[in-house]
Amino acid sequence: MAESPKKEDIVTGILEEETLDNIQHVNNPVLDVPIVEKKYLNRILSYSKKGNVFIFTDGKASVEVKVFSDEIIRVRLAPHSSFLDDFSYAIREDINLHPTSFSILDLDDAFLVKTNVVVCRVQKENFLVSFENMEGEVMNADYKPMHWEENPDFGGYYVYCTKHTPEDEVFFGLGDKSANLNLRGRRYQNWNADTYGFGFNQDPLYKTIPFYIGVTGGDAYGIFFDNTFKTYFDFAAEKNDRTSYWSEGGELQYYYIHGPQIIDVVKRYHELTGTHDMPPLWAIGYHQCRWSYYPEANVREVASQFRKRQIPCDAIYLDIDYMDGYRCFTWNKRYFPNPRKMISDLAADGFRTVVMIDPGIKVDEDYWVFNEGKENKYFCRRGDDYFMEGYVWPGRCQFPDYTNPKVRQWWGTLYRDLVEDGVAGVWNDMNEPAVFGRGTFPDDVRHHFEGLRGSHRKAHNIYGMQMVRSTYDGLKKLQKNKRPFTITRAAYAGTQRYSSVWTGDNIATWEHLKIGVLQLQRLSVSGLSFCGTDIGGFTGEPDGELYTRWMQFGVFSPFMRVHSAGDTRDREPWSFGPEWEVICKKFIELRYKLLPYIYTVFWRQHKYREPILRPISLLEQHKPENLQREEEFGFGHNILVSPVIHPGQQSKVLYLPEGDWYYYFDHTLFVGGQEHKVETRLDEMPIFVRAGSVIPEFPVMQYTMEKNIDALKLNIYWGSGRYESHVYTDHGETFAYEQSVYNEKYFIVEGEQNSLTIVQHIEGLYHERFDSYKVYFIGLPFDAHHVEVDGDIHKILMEEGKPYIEVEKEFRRLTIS
Ligand code: MIG
Repeated sequence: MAESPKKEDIVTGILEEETLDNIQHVNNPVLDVPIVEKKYLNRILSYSKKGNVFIFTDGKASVEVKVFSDEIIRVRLAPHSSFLDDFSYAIREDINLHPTSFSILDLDDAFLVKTNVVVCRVQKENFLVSFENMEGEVMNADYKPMHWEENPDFGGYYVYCTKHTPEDEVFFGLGDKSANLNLRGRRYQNWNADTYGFGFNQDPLYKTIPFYIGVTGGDAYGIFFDNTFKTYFDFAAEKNDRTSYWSEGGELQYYYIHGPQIIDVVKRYHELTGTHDMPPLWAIGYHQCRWSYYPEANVREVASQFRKRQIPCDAIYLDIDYMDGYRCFTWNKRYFPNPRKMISDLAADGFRTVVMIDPGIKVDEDYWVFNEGKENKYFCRRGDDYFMEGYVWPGRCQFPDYTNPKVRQWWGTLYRDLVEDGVAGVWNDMNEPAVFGRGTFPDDVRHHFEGLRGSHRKAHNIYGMQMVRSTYDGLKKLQKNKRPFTITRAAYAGTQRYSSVWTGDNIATWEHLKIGVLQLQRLSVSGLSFCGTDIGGFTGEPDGELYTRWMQFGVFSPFMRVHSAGDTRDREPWSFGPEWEVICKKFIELRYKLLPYIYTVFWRQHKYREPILRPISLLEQHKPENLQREEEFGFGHNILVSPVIHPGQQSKVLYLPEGDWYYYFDHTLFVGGQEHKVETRLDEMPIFVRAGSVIPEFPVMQYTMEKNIDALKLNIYWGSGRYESHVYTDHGETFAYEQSVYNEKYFIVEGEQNSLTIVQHIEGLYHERFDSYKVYFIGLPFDAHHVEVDGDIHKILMEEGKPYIEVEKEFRRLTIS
């Protein structure tokens, strides 16, 4: 079995005194940049104000402070007082934030830009910037003034920001880093990279999310350094008392996001960068993938095995081998003589087909995609005006410049035939961009960058994001406004507006199962909630136990897909023998039972900006020890899990947040706010339901839309006190929810020693196809003999020892005693 390669640690944390000042030489040995002098800001001479924008200048350089909302303030630096165009790929196009009020105060030694919630202080002497709350407590402060270096190599600046770091401060965020949740003590780099078989702490990886959350003194804030160049973050690694972030170009531009709760920082980060649209319901079912299922007979066989064995599955994937010589938007007619027929047969059996599309377009005069791209000048060029050429799967390739809106528009239309063939979703790979041999494009490749122009230094980290954006927008049009489903490997901040993500080429080891648990939590607090790992590990061979434990974690991965490399043995849920198949089936069925809950969690993400996975640090940041916990996480508000990540593990010590929790499988009650040792049988996993919750449940179906249901199950878990739960439903496929065609139920559950009351309030215009609820009561501390619903007495029925009632779905108030 393959062990993850022990990559030499590039992050030592023991660099020499002040080497941070020359850090690009350490990290980028290719560029022989002469040492240049650092430039700092001087004394503020004057300031000007325009609306919610304040500009301070020392006569040469300027700093802009812009108040976005009561809690979000942006700082920008212009070394020669000319700010770059105010454009960002990360920020929502429809952003509409306003502070309720703001003001500026001119003190002897500083200017204060104030909102109702936060004070941004700019020192007159040296431009030191700090952020304080209304109590005057400093949340985040410059250690040195912002500074820069002219880079003679390309005529831009290296820009730096260094912040004070109190001893207790911990850091979260940064997207897909394969590191411990607390980022402190390490240095990270953002430069999207194809990292097959990456290791623990290997850096950089596929994605660039230059956003972090700091927590100190129990309070949190966020910094979003919106810069697409290669960026670095040093979290008190080189010097224990400071944190720096810097970039090899572009503007020093960052958003300070006030907390003090981590969850509020995350929500506000979503206000800036957006959330996922609702995915089609089928996209949150179980997906089966490998590199590659072909020919057609093989695809059909895998699909039919699922149905024969009655293991639910909603999607099957075609990796690169479905194409003709790896030419995107073509079919290999030998393997797939009649794709339309195959896809429609699969669809009739409840399978959606998802196909891969890469950015590399084969240089081939007989290939329409190449010809169209060539004629219209859609491919990237080098600084010397030659085309950017590189070898990828199809051989010699050229690459569309997705930073050009025209190219995106064109690329979107290329999916037409695939959509007509019935393809339901698209998987964009290799979009770091990855090029065989040289890794990626050379720096001198030129990009359109929405007309602002830039080299690959600037466009590299957003290339993949713009590719999947054009895929998403194209599919949305072609599928006549049905919700598209896309997956991307490379991403920049804000990619959640266009796609789900997976963590790339992981390894079939227990260590990687743990890495996945870390990565998905981290992606979730970094805006990319719709995320998953290759369940089972991409490369290497898992045994039945590892595969099964990973499948269990997969149920609580927002994106649930098994995938593996071409040279691996079979990876279907039945491939490891009957004893593992039974458990995998049980857990995939669990995913389907929980679908209405999971769907609701996606809605809460979309509409209310709540991250899907919630680390313990986010749930209870007031306890310092919680900031180090990594294995337990909330999946939505009402479920908490702790995946089993060691072989042969019989039991596990885990922490439950405050409140009472029911063990999912037998309803044993646990008191939260403390650690518990629980058994970890192979056919179970530590899953807990918050007391007071309403958990909706679907019957097990073989795919999401298989059957209509007559009555929706609601499992009510008794808890002492008052609790709120939500249940969201809609059509599952269109954007009608944007016109309020959805149904969101608010349940207020009040538990007392001898009674339980549920009050329901319904929002939205959607009429569900089911008429009633079957309400199950779990953990009642009394013998129930009386149920009253909106004034009527109802009969209590029993099923498997659980009392339940049937009631009309519009009920307002229900009391059981
Ligand atoms: O160079 O399409 O991460 O999921 O199966 C490898 C083949 C290209 C890398 C992806 C992986 C996919 C594989 N791809």
